[in-house]
Amino acid sequence: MLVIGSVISTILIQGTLAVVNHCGVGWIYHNEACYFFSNDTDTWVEAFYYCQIYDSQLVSITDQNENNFLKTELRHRHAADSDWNICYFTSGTDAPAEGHWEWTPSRDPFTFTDWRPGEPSNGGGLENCLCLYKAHDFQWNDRNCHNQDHFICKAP
Ligand SMILES: [Ca+2]
Ligand SMILES: [Ca+2]
Repeated sequence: MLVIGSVISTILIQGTLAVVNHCGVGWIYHNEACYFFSNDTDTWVEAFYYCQIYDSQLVSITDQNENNFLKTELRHRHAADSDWNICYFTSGTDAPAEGHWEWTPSRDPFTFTDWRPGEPSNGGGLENCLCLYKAHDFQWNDRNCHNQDHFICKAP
């Protein structure tokens, strides 16, 4: 009986784990979604398609809770990193219409923002992609979409 009970409780525990965290290896679970923080850097368009290959999308940040989770994770990942120029692309862009920020591919306008004061700056008239910037303690910055940057994917 002891053995059977042990087997049953193991199955129950594994079943519970599968429900609590369905994310693949290398993905982080938060609030019923899975997040991937890239080690590599790509342009915004390359990052957009990279996420799609893995049945996910570049992250769209719609509330404070999710934004805080991302910033906390990024601070942790780069706590010992002296490179302040690190930025993580999200799906936010104003490329279709300058100054009108929206998430991709939903095209939903922003309902929550965490721009660093002075941003978005549209520097050189060329900054149309939203990234979380280490130099700003991972507050939001607009950046050239052709930059090679890190990125965050989100899967349901
Ligand atoms: Ca812009
Ligand atoms: Ca900027």
